[in-house]
Amino acid sequence: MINYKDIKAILEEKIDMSNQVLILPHLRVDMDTIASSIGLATISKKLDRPSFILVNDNPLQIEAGTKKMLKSAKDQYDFINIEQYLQKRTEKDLLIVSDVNKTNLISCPNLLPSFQNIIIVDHHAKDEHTISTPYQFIDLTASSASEMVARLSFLFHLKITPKLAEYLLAGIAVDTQNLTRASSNTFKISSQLMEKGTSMEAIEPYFVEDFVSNRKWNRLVDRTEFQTYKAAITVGDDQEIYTGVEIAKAANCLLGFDIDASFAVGRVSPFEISISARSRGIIDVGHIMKEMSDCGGGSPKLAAARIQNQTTEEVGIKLKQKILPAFHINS
Ligand SMILES: [Mn+2]
Repeated sequence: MINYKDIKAILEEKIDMSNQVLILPHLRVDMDTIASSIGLATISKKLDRPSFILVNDNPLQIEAGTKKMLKSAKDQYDFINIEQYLQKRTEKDLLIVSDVNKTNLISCPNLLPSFQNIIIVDHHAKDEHTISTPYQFIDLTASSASEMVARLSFLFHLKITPKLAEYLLAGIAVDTQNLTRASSNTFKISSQLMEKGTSMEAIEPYFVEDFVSNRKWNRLVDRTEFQTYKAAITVGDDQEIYTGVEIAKAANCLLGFDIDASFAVGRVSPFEISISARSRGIIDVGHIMKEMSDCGGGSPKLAAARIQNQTTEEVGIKLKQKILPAFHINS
C-alpha cells in the first residue's frame, strides 16, 4: 500500500533542494495528465519554487477538452515546450513525471539523465520501460493521477480554488468514464473536490463532443464484428485517419454491449495504427496489447498499442489471432 505521507515528504524534500521544477505529462496529453500536472505545479508554488509543465504535442492533435483546460489554465501556469525548457534549465532542476512512468510514453526521454532527482506520480503498472528512479509513487488502486494529486493537495493544505478543483475532477472523470468506474475512495475525493466549489455540471463543458468527430468514431463502431466468443472488434478503413481519443471512444462504446472485451483499430497517422482495448476483467487486454507491440500495454481492463508501417487490415488479422488464446480458442 502506498503511503501518501511518504510522497508528501519526498516532494517537500526534493522540491526544496531544487531551483525549479519541471513537470512532465505523458505524450498525447489528456485531461488527467494535465490536471494532475497543474496540481503538482500548485504544490511547487506553495513551496516557493517556480515550475513549468512540458507539453510538446502538436496543438492540432490535442483533444478538445484538454485544449479547453490548457487554455483556461495558461494564465496561471507555465506551459512550455522542450526548446523553451532548454533555455531555462539549471543544474538543480527536479523532474516530476505525472500520469506516466515509461520512457516510451514521454516527449523527452533523452533529457532524463540530466536530472538529479526524478519523482513519478502515476496510477499505471510498471514494466521494462519504467523510468529508473528511487521515487516511484505508483498507486494502482487510484483511478487517475488527478485523484492522487487531489489527495496530495489536501495533505499539503493547498488553497484549492474552484478552478483547480474543476481541473482535478475533470481529470478523474475522464479516467473513470464520468465516475462510472469509480471506487468509494474516488467518490470520496471527488466529493471533497466538489466541496471546494466544483460540480459535475461545472466539468460538463470539457466533455462536449465535436459533432463531426462523434459521427466519425460512431462510423468506426458501425464496422464492428461481434465474434462468436464474447469479443467485439472494429477495424477502421485504412484510408481514414482518426485521433487516438476517437479510437478509444469506439472501444469504450463497444464495452457497453454484452461482451467480455472490445478492440478498436484505426489509423492515427500515415505511418501508425492505434489499437484501444477494453475488458470487463475476465480477459487481460493489457497482455494482448503487449503481444501486439513492444510499446503496447496498460492494465488488464484498459490498454492500448501503437504499430508502425502496417495496414489496419493487417493489424486486425494479427489482433484476432492474438485474442483467440485469451478465450481458450485455437485458430
Ligand atoms: Mn490517467
